[in-house]
Amino acid sequence: MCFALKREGNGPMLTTLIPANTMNEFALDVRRGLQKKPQKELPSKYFYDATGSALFEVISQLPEYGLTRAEERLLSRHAKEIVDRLEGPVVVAELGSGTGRKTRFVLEALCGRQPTYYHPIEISPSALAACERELRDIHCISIVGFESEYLNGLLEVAARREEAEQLLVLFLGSTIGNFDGDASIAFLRRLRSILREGDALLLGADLLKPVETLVRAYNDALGVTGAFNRNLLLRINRELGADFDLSQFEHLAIYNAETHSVEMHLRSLKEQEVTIGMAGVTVSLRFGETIWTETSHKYSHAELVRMAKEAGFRAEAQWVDREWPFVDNLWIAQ
Ligand code: AVI
Repeated sequence: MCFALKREGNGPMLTTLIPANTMNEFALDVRRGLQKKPQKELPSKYFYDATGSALFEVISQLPEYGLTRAEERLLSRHAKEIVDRLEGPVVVAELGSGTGRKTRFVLEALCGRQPTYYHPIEISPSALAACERELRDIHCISIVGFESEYLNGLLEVAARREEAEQLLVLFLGSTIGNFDGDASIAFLRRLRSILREGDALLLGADLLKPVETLVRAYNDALGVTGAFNRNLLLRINRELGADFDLSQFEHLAIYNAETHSVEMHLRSLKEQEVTIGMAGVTVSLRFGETIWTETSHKYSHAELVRMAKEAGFRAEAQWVDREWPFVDNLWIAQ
């Protein structure tokens, strides 16, 4: 589904709905993932229903999870330098805007230049609405949001911008790290193919850091990350008529030193069968068997330089947080 939250200046918000077949896609993805052998999987993009988005908000404030605060520090300190590297009038598109809190710094820095269109692109309607609420007071910004998959939304934005406008794509929070292996490069290449030469990508990436720090960040003492992980089963129960018994699954977050990634899994606490009605499937789980729900890759600087090149970008500049090693990269499409 794709809809636009449209607000010009402080005027009323208009909403346009363009229906799409997301429910079937969810059922298909769940069926495909749970039938995978030898490792069952569920795509992490389905974490973000209203509850999942709210839980992620809490995660981003946990003492163990420094990632979001690191990027907030970077953008609060360097937003002006970042936008000063852009040349002409700019249109901003953000992939996975979340609440938009970090984005405020970039948008306010752009206010020193010209009135600007800001297009948050989100699959979560609640996150999109929260982002609109968070940023509605910035006087020089017109918000036109899309409830859609990232690149479908970006295609819309690219088609609507004026000839002279430079596109600045924000892909913050190290969401790129949630793509498995080669999928991240494939995604960046597709993103690049939508851009024109000279367009910019601001890419947030969580850097390698001590394993204990990482494992703690995804195994917080309050158990919020565990709730975030298990909420995926609750969503499947509710939206796809499944009968997952949440008390029979535990949250597991481990560091994979080969892939430089934190992996989240849901481990079955007994031998059991689960039926997902709308996906037309019943799956068996062994005692101790896991469903892999998320990969969170951690980057080195060298890897990011290589990725920029492979995806068709020039690495223009980078800003690094030392307290929680994290980098915001400004890449220019070549
Ligand atoms: C959104 N994404 C970058 C988060 C991450 O750290 O990979 C999602 C998350 N999963 C567990 N905690 C946070």
